[in-house]
Amino acid sequence: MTANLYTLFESRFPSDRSRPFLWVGGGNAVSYAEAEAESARLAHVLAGHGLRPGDRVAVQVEKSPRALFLYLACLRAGLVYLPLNSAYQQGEVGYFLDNAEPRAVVGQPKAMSWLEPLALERGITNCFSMDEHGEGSLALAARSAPGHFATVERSPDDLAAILYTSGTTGRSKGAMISHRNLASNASVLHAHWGFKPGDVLIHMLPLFHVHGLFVACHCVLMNGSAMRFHAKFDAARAIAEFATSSVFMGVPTFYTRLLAEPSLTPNACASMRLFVSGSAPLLAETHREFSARTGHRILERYGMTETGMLTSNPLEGDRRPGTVGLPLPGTQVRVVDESGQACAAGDIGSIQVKGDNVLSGYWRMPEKNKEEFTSDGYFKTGDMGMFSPDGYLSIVGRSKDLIITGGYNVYPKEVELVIDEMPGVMESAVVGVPHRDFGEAVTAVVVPKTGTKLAEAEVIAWVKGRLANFKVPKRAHIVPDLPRNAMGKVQKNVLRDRFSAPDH
Ligand code: MLC
Ligand code: AMP
Repeated sequence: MTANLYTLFESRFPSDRSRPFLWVGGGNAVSYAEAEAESARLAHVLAGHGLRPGDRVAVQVEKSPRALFLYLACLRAGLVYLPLNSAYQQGEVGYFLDNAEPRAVVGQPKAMSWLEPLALERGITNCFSMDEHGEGSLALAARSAPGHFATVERSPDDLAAILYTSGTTGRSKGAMISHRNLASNASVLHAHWGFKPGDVLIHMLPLFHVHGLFVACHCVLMNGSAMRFHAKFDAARAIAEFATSSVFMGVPTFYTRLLAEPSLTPNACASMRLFVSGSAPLLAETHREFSARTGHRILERYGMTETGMLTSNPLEGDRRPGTVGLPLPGTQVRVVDESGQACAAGDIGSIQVKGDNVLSGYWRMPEKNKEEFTSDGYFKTGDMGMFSPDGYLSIVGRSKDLIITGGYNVYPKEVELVIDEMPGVMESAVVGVPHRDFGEAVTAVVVPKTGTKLAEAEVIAWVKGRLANFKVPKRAHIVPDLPRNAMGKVQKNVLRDRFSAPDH
């Protein structure tokens, strides 16, 4: 039997394909029949341009129903889907094209002036456009294609997607995600979170990362039910839709923004059955406040691009604020000390994981695979945590130098490399400081070259022109030197403390 993930989804679609899959805009329904037909047409276009199973398709588009159907089309044609954050700029995208060597690129019409030459320089001749309504050259080509497509057979270890995650060296790594990885996590989450007929999920997350695509969309596809599909997060709109929905998923910033809305009341949430949070730490205080305001206890879960979801607070039972719950069925999670020995409950160590959901490795980086896996096959998450005596995991920090801002990951090294290239800069350090809205804020500390004057606004503008907007420092502090320890290493904790103070 084929292990193509799309075939699994298809087996769960409602028998009446006229049932809604997406509710968009002012309440227009897109049916399962339309999703099947449009994904078939897009698959025909890609296959018709000579793309063969295993070829990569890089996609940097705004969220729209057709963007989601393009993902399904890639699965159906056996292509490897490579989603890119729509905020990435030219330099960032160039690296992904070099590394992944896709056979086709789909981008926003406004980006075509640089994306097309970038692709052509690399010999990628299949370049399509897709705007925020899903229109563009790809949609145009699909118009005359047949609405049926024979989904290509795949084996469990064949790749379904490559998702890039930045690295501590500033160099992004492509996590190779197989059909098995996605199918196992989708099945587990669908069962674990008690999805049932008639559930309606409000979808306000981006489609180019694990949370919005693999967690939220896969649960709905496995359930054959509908989602209210929005281009982006809007707190007031979400609250207005709670009355006719049942499940909501978001990053912690979504929850703090919901709490800021006076319309968030127990009455507004009366028909909701589940609120899920993840991608960044949810403050226990936010959990408690949400529960007091709405009567709902947020279910916090923990995962990674490389591994899918790993742990979850229970659907039935104690959802404990400040913890990410228990290992999901089929996932082995351990906390180990520096010598690799399992830590006792209550002791802090490194979190390592194993299971069908865990990636097989990084694209064309065999040396990273050696570093990131243990000899007995566990993946090193780079997160630090501890288990309670009854098995709840708490994340207490990260061994990787990573900032999570509004649910997006920023590796300081990447931002430091860009700042260090600025004329007049001697060196820089980038740290995350607590932020009310985004959880953490990217903050730069910059040392000018002797005799050079630098202004904060210039540093910020320099990064803005070169990196995705969420990586741009919210503040850039100009200092005469950086604090260093006896080994000469920059003391980021000192900078974090200094620039977290309220007067900064
Ligand atoms: C936007 N901005 C951010 C930001 N998002 N700054 C820091 N961090 C962020 N996350 C900045 C923009 O650069 C812009 O700055 C200004 O905020 C307004 O931009 P916007 O687009 O209007 O922002 P908004 O729509 O309010 O977006 C905020 C947000 C969004 C929180 C809704 O970032 C979001 O949807 N985050 C979800 C990320 C996510 O899906 N993560 C899952 C990863 S998967 P300026 O200066 O230009 O005005 C994963 C695995 C797992 O981690 O476990 O799930
Ligand atoms: P990403 O690479 O975008 O998939 O981000 C994965 C990282 O997000 C993890 O390694 C954690 O550091 C963090 N993360 C995800 N969920 C949670 C959570 N519930 N609490 C704390 N950190 C989380």
